Amino acid sequence: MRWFGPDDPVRLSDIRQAGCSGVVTALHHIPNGEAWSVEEIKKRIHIIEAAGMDWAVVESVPVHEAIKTQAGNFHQYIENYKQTIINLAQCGMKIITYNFMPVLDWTRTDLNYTVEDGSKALRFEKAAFIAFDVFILQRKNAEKDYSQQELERAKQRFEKMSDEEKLQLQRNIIAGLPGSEESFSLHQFQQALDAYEGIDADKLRQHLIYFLQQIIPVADEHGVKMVIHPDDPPYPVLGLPRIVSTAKDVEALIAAVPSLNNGLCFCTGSFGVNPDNDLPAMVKQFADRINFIHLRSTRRNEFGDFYEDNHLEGDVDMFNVVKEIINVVQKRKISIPFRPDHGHQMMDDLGKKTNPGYSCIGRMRGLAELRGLEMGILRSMDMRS
Ligand code: DNO
Repeated sequence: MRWFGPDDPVRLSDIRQAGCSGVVTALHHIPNGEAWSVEEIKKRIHIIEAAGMDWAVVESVPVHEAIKTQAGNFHQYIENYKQTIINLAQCGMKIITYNFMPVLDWTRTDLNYTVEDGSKALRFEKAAFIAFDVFILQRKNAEKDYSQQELERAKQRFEKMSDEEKLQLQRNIIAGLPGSEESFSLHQFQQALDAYEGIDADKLRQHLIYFLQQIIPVADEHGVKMVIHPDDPPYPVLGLPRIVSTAKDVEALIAAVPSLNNGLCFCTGSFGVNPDNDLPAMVKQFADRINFIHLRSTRRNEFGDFYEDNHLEGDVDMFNVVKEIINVVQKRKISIPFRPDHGHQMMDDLGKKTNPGYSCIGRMRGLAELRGLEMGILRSMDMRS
């Protein structure tokens, strides 16, 4: 399970009791762009080991915006990034997650969407998102990114919102979700978007490839697997390019930097929002590159909205995804760390202050279901052989 460090309301002892042997965490207190020192890394390892688990995966070492836009001091930020990889490797950390999403990491419009059993899920509502873009942020030429019908729905949606709802929507989108490491005021947000003027998908991809050309040799030398997290949601937002949304996107990165340490964090919830992404086929295709897995399901509708469903429900074919993963694990003769990604806020957690998507009980339900699914598949394979 993911743990956000000592300030996380979910304790390490909770995670251990959920059945986890390892945690996924990051040094969130170190400012984005600075190198992580060996001392700080070791301190974190000790805390986790004292709780009877290990620090299995680093999620994430954030990539500074200057690296994505290749602006200002970006060479120095790349050097710092390399140093972090070296320091983590020295401490035995061998899997590092990152993403290359411009400005925003993952994003949702509603952090309290009540599903029919009374639990709360995270949701992305297209009309609300467009309302934010066009009417609240008032981004220049934003209308051009949407169809007439989408704009009409967004307008109707916006007109029905109270001032408080508008503020909440704005906060949900720009105040930063857990782990995203960035938080903006509306003005700062517009400035962050402006930094991408003239950077289209091709250019951003070139910047990512340049970054990989710099860091992957360091990863190779130190035996570290770098895993990129896909875009969430997997399409351009707010006029920003997105370049890790499909199998083709991933192929382009591999073709440019073939080392096996240039790998993938396979996130079913992110890729799964695009119905063209065939998840079991992608597991097969990227079998030798998947070194960390996020398992989660979403349910979409015809308007482009989606919400996070229970782990075994929704649009993700979890049975076939897990079956394919088991095939990969057996072929590669390794174990690949996975975590139950997000979970509903439910039961006692409904009355608690929790990190959106990262409350304890909902993730524990997801973990229990996924481990059951895994064991069921494994045992039925044994019975056949
Ligand atoms: C959301 C997470 C992401 C992820 C980063 C990886 O719940 O999966 O924030 O950690 O994109 O860099």
